[in-house]
Amino acid sequence: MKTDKFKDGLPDPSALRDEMLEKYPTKVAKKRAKSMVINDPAEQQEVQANVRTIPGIITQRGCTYAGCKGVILGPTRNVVNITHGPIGCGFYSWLTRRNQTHTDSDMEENYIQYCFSTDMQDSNIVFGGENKLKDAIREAYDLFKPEYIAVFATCPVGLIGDDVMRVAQDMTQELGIEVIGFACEGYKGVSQSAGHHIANNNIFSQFVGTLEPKREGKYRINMLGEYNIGGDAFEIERILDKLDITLVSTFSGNSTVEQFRSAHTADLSCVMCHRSINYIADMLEIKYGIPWIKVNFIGAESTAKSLRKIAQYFDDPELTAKVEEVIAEEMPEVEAARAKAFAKTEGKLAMLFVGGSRAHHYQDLFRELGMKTVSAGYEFAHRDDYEGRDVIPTIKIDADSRNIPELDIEKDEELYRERLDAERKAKLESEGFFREYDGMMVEMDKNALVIDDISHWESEKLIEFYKPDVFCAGIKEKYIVQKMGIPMKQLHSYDYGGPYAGFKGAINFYQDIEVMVSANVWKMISAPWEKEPELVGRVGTEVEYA
Ligand code: CFM
Repeated sequence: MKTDKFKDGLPDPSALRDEMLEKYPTKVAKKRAKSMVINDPAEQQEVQANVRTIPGIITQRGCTYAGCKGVILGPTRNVVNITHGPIGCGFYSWLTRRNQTHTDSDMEENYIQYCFSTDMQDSNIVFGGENKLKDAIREAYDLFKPEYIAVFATCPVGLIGDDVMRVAQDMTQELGIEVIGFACEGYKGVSQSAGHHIANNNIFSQFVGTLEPKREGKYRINMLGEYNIGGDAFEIERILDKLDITLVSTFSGNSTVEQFRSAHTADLSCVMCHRSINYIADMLEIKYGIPWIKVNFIGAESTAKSLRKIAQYFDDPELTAKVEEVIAEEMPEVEAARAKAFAKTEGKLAMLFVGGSRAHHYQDLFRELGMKTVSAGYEFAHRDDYEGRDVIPTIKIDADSRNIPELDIEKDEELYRERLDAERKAKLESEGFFREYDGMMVEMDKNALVIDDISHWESEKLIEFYKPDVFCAGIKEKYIVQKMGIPMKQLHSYDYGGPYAGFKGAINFYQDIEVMVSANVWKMISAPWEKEPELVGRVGTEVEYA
């Protein structure tokens, strides 16, 4: 037990950082150094992010296709999502995450459980795969008669020049349903992040603003960047229901295309995962006048804070009172669970290397447990997710980001509506109420080590140095971390636990983490390399990577 190991503050990790860099060829070290920052919340520090991964470094990252199909479109239940590519791409983006959905009735469409793929073969690579894609779309249509089919390009499709966008247009004509193409070849950007952007651009231009639902409810919101992992969206919906807040759309956990089409009728957008969705939030504001705020439903305190912020926006005493009532109702159970776990978790150490928002959001839950985050980083976030949105104008646009078109959005004269009177809006604006996200670093302790796009080697060194009580990442890292004797918590799929959002989610998280940090099982196992000699080699050249 090493409770309160760093109670007087985190140690200076400079020597550790040097040791990690020393092993790399000079040019690689120079590049990696820019992505490893010893945090000082009092300073504005720059982290190199959203740049190409160095080949061979063993990254945690995924690809553009994964971001487009797996993350953004995957959770929407009434779209048949067809992967045009080799079967591995479809298989890996199927059942590897825990997107859930609830239909409103047994008659409603739900294709989430299915995996549709064109299963490209060598002959398709040589002779082209467009006909095979058309056949796959026809087959899916004949079987299910869906209203929407989406097709996604993978790397080989782009390399041989199959045009999924044209096929989608042709098939829209032929079948009379909406077939929507996504040119999200895996290599198109430096990570999943490019896929989010491609998906969001197409969803926005193709769907948003095309359906006029009955405008019910006094408080109408969009929830952006919530993907219903492990049932998180169900818990958020439970809370919003109690408050009579109408969820017009969620992008895209537990969603339907009709929700996207109606999103322009909401009066406020709440952004959960800033990284994946800030594009849509901005476009909804420019085109339809819907202001957006950053929220976080991960952590009980953060949930309460987010609800209060929503109430502040609507400025209705009835809602404000109801929010306080619901918080007062939910908190005793949360507090009891927290107090129980706290005895075991206080002073324990956590590390988080996850995606583009969770490495930040989950620090709130660890804080509630009295745990310290000693090191954290994103796989593919941009500088604003580390340093705050104020740095956006200073971010250099490189060839990779230029690859993804920015939509030119203008005010929709017919559908645009001011949501607030000018005076109130100006007042809230001046308080920094809207479009505000300060990023991860300002909330982290001094000397915490922030690392973007961490490599396998770096994770290993971090574990040796800090000996954390829990390491949070994904399935690719899980078993390596466990073999090092450290409890490992997946935060992409929750290891089939969860939900972790909202009040009930916080309780689940406290319980799961208490068990994990109290278990000694991983420390009792000795890894093979501890018993047998290890072969050490070095492969590498002094090649310059752009
Ligand atoms: Fe946003 Fe996400 Fe995440 Fe993400 Fe992802 Fe994800 Fe993630 Mo895995 S959209 S950035 S691309 S919160 S799939 S639901 S868990 S890496 S931290």
